[in-house]
Formats: sequence, structure tokens, C-alpha cells
Amino acid sequence: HYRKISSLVFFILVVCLIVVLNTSLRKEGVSRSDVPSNRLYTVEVVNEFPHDPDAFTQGLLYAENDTLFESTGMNGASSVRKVTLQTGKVKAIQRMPYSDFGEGLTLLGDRLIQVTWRQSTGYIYDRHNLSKFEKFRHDMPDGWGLATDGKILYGSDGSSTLYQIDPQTMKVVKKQIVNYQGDEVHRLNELEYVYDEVWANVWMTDCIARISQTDGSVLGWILLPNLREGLLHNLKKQIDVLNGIAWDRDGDRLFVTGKLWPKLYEIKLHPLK
Ligand code: DDQ
Ligand code: CA
Repeated sequence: HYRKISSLVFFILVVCLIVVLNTSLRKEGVSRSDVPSNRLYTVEVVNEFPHDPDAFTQGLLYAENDTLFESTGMNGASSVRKVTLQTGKVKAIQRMPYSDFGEGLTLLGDRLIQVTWRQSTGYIYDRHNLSKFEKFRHDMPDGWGLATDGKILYGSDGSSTLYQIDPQTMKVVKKQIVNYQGDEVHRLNELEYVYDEVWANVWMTDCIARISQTDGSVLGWILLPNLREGLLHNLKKQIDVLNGIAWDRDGDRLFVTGKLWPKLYEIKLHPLK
């Protein structure tokens, strides 16, 4: 009788072990195969336009009617400018003092808001008259990227922090650490608000991170090495990194360029198979 019970207990234990092992193995299997293939995107160039090869692009946005606004950096070469998409021609420009290094740029109503690199300052321009502007202070340690969802501002400072800023007070109201599956993503640069996500150029890479504005997690990566590699082929002049994302919301067109790049590209995303 005792033997019967002990072999029954043994049998139950073995069954439990198999069940536990099986589910834990399955879990592992699920979490691996669960990674949707559309987390990685390549890009197809659908149009290319001229871009000022002297523009050290730090901020880029699409306004309307094939008009872009762009912020450029470098001391002595910093500016905010209105650019015609098709020709790359600068229609209006406001140059910045030598002490300023232009960085991220965003448009909220008629206010064109720009941050500078290392001074925790920025400028608000009248989008219809760039010579009308005022200076402001913000409380990010550094200014790199800037974007808006139409209500609040998103800012980056070259770290892994994504800041939310009140556009009235210019105070940081929320901070999120941007991470991909738990790992911090550093060097967040130019930003754009696209499809209710925050897209960020990652400095010194050919990647754009698609960041969830709700929890700061990276939802996907856009891989664009083909753009810079294509350019390098027939260039005499040095170019710098990929930087600058603009989105035409109404036409659902995406544009990217880089610092000192002679071209600006309209791209379409394709999930990497
Ligand atoms: N940033 O755009 C990544 C924020 C800054 C890039 C600066 C690269 C050029 C450095 C030149 C030093 C001049 C003070
Ligand atoms: Ca942008």
C-alpha cells in the first residue's frame, strides 16, 4: 500500500516538473518569437531634394505648403531658417550671435521654438517674421532636440532622458528614461512627434528610435545607413551625422537629412523581413 502511494507521489512530481519545465521553456520561446519583425524598419527613398551643404542641421520640421523650418548649429553659423522643400532655397533666415549654438526646433501655433546647445537657453520666433524673437531659459541641462504633440514640448539633452516641458513656463514637468527592452538608450538628439510617438535621431548612429510617449520604451528602430553610405560615394566634402526628421502630417510624408548633407530625403518605411 505504502509503495503504491509513494509511486503515485513520484508520478505526480514528475508530471508537475514536466508541466513547469514546459511552460517555462514555452515562455522563453514566446518572448523570443514574440518580437514582431516590424520592430525594425529599413527605408526606401521616394524623393530627394537639395539641402544646403553648409547647414549643420540641428532641428527640422515641416510647416505646410512644401515649407520646412530648420535650425542650424556651430558658433558663427547658427541660424533659424525657412526653406522651400523642392529647391532647398532659404526663403528667410535669422542668424544667431556667435555665442549661440542652435539646436532643436519645433513649431507650436505661430511660435517657432528653438533651444541652444549648452546654455539652457532658447529663442521663440514669430514664424511669419523670424527677426521678431525673444529669449527664454529652460531647465534641461543641455539643449539638443525639441518636438511637440501640439500641447507639450518634448526635449532631449544628449542623454537617455526624454523631457516633457510646459510650453508656457518652459519648466520640465516630466522626465522619462528611454529604454529598449530595459536597456537605456543614450545620446538622444533631434526629435519629431510622428504617429503619436516621439522619434529620435540617436547621435552618431544611422538609427532613429521610435519612442512611446507613454512610458519611454523604444517601440522600433528605423535603420538608415544606406542614406549616408549613398552620399559618401560621390562627395568631395565632409559630411556629418544623420540628423533632422520632419513629418508632413496631412500628406503623411517623412523627411530626413543630416548635418552638412547636400540632400534631404523623403522616405517610406518597410518592416525588415
Ligand atoms: N550636438 O549637436 C550633438 C549637440 C553637438 C554637436 C557638436 C559637434 C561639433 C563640435 C564643435 C565644437 C564647437 C564648439
Ligand atoms: Ca524635427
